[in-house]
Amino acid sequence: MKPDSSVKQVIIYEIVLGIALLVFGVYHGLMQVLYRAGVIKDMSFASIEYYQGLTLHGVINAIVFTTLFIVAFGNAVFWYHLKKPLRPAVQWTSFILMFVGTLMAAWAMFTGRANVLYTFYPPLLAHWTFYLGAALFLVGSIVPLLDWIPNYLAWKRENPDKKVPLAVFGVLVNHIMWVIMLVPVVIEVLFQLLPLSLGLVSEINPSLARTLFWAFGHPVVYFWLLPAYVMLYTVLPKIVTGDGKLYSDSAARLAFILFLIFSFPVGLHHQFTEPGVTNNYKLIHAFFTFGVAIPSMLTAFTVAASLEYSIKSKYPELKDSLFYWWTKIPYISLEGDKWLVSYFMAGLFLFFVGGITGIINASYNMNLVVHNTSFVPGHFHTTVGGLVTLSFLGMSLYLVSKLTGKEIRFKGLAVLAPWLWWQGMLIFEYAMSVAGLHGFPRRTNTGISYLNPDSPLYRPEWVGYAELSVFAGILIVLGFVFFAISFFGTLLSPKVREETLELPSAEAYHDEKVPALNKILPWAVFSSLLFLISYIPPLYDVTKRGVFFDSPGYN
Ligand code: HAS
Ligand code: CU
Repeated sequence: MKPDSSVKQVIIYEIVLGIALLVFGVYHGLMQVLYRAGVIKDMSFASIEYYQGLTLHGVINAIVFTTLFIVAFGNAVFWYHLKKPLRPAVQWTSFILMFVGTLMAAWAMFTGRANVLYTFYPPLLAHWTFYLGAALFLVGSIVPLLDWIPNYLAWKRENPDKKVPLAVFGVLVNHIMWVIMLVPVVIEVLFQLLPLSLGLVSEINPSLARTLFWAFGHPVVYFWLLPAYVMLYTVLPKIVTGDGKLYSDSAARLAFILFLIFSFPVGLHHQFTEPGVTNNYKLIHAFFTFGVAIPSMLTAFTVAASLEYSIKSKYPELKDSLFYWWTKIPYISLEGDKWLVSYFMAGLFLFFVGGITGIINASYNMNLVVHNTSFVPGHFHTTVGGLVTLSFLGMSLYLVSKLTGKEIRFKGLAVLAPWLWWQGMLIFEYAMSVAGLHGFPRRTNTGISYLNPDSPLYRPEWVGYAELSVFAGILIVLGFVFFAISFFGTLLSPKVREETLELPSAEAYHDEKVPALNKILPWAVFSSLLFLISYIPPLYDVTKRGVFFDSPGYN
């Protein structure tokens, strides 16, 4: 399919802006391990303060890069699968809003006016440009729905007997979740943080702010995850053998709907230690959290079954093999599109660990052991920093090469990159988790305190783990450098063929029609109600002493 040139340009800009910013994000990740191990024994390095760098690391990697890619990927999916044009006016509006928002927030962060981390917990206070920039960015990210929803409805009218393509279904469910989860954080920004930062009010209620934040902050992790799942269901089975199949289409749709339902009534698992909320509701949110792990377990089985089916179709002699067929997956291959398999497989191996550590976090009483320790960053570097980032990087390179009509350059580096990243993250996760169980704190410049022999706080038992995480950090950065050489090399190379928009897309082996699994609206309504009900009691708890006042902000 030949893409419309203006919309194509927007998709490329969204991807390239995200990856270019990620260069800074990854740099500040490296700085983190260096600070924390005491290699840098200071509160700042190269004119960037410790918490300023940590803010840049979190905001760029987890919010800006992810969202830009998700919008670009969603555009590509809708365009390719529904074969309906996207409107340049909508797409440019979306991109410009996100771009201006990014510039505003970047200015605040780079000039040290927003050292508030990506969770921006009050009473920590940033310059108003940070919040307004974030708001513009978020609004820009939902604008593409103005193209997607009409195209989806038109396609359904024209194809009343068909199921909407699975990738479109997943992307749309995800963006509807995005709109729902933005409600609490927009309330927090508009009615608490912006007025406080502009001096319109003198105090706000931090417990309320944290509760509103996590009502967004948990579902957002599935906003990052679901595009990766869309790729695991539609792209991976296809490219693993060239003509592989997804094992079950209904299982995939069921997983997306379960995410739509269970992603919201769970945010209190980030606030188990919050004194203002009673235990009953925390426990209820803990149970729902186990519920939201189910669609991921379903995904693990569906993906494994798809891989097994596809490999065994290609190698019939392996039909009785229990485990040996795993060795036939092209983990490192330069043939055709198979290089992309490495990104997904490395990501899946990491996510296996991320799932286990997530369940540990969610287990109410066990959370008390790991909360606010390095165990938690260990967990999320194998989820958002693992499967999510790797599949986004791989797909970015894939899309840019197709959309610009350029051959992938330095393909060997592109194939090795995810494996270096995987190895680094695995070591990092081990070091951070084990240290976390020994109490090693997160969000702390341990290099000048606990790991500094001259400090009265010195804790020698953490030193080895922090040093191991430096080694891991170097491997990860090397992986990213390999990727970046290939990505920018491809971008800067001359065009060698027609520009196309193509997405590998596997047919389903079991392809039943289950009407309930092809609807979105009723599930979205049900989900919003469950969200509301699950949050009325905790919101009541945190506003008992007043909605608006409690604490002045500080910079
Ligand atoms: Fe989490 C904290 C619980 C998933 C991200 N999480 C975080 C934070 C982030 C994050 C960023 O309950 C830190 C926030 C902060 O700054 O404070 N998380 C969970 C649970 C899940 C989970 C139960 N998290 C994610 C995902 C993320 C993410 C996904 C990003 C994309 N998380 C928590 C909790 C906390 C938390 C607490 C708060 C901790 C605290 O105290 O602060 C579940 O959704 C996980 C389910 C996953 C599975 C795994 C399925 C396995 C698959 C791979 C199959 C592999 C194959 C290949 C087939 C059940 C799909 C073969 C492989 C072989 C090895 C054979
Ligand atoms: Cu969570």
